[in-house]
Amino acid sequence: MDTRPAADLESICASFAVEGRWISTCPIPSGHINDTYCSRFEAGGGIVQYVNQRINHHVFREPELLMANIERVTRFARQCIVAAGGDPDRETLTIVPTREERSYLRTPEGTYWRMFRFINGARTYDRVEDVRHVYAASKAFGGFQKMLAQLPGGRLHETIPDFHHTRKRYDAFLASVEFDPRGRAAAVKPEIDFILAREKDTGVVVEGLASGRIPERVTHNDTKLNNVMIDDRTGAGVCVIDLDTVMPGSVLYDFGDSVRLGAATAAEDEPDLAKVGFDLGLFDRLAAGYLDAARDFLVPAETELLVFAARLLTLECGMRFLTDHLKGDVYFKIHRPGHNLDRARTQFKLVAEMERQESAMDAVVRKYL
Ligand code: GN1
Ligand code: MG
Repeated sequence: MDTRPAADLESICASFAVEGRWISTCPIPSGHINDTYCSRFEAGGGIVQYVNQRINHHVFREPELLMANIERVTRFARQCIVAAGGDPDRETLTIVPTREERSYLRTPEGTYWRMFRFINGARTYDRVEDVRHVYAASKAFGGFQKMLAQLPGGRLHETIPDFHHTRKRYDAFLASVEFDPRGRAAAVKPEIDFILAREKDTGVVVEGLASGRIPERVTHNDTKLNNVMIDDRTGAGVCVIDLDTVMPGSVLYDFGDSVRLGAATAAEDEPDLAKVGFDLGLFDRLAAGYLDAARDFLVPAETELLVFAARLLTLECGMRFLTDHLKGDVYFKIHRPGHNLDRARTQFKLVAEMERQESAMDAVVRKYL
């Protein structure tokens, strides 16, 4: 894993409106797309921390529009948090503007940087360490959707078009099998067949959205457990982070995508499949947290597909990992050979287990509706 701090972080920081003296910057090696760092400044006799991120502009083709979304969403979140008597400096991201009062910096080399205030007294978890965090994170995502249902000002930009269009993801997967640029397809036939056998699932949510049966809403679209900061003291979900894919979508994307990590017994890239399982008890906490926040605004076309969406989004993610493996690891960062294949395999194992436990999952959702 490359954990070298980029040499120019001090000068990147100098472009932002931060008070105090820069001390150090070190990488935060989490996330598969952007590069994230933590910078420390000395100010007013103490240490103040910030988060720097280089936006991957090959994935997010229009960083300007992405940042316009984040400005809108965080400004609105701040108003809602203040109105509810909360602490806006902890409960939503605070953008640190550049000295030219922009929300991001574009360097002469064409890279894009942004800076947020660091949220103290809270952290994220890459795998489930405490079952209470699952409830807390899921409730935070449900609350986030509920809040954004009131977002004024028209549709947000689609930062990645067709991001959760599972059918198009399937077509891209088929193309990677056919083209097979690295000659890797023959060695992953069982994984390829696993996806082919589930082709008919891939159209369900996108067709429901297209026909208007499933409502379009503002959703987060990347609802991994580690995208909620958990308070160190109380264990509550403090702040929903990683707002790059907040855009029009379906609540089914968010709920479904949260299950593949929130109800799993191992990390997303666990190479030992014997350790990877779907845990109904964790799913119970996840469904309870989500529905405690979201139950009163969901419609039946959504609630009846929640369990299906858990399988679908897990399949979609596994399919994306396998596609990237076949293409030669060009999208998701990898830290070892076969990393994307390991990730794909954990997702397929989870899908298979969810298929077996469908009726038990249905019972859990019904209990909390
Ligand atoms: C990527 O970079 P990160 O970890 O926030 C990906 C998500 C995947 C996730 C898999 C823009 O998210 O869609 O679910 O990896 N984000 C993008 O862990 O593709
Ligand atoms: Mg993300």
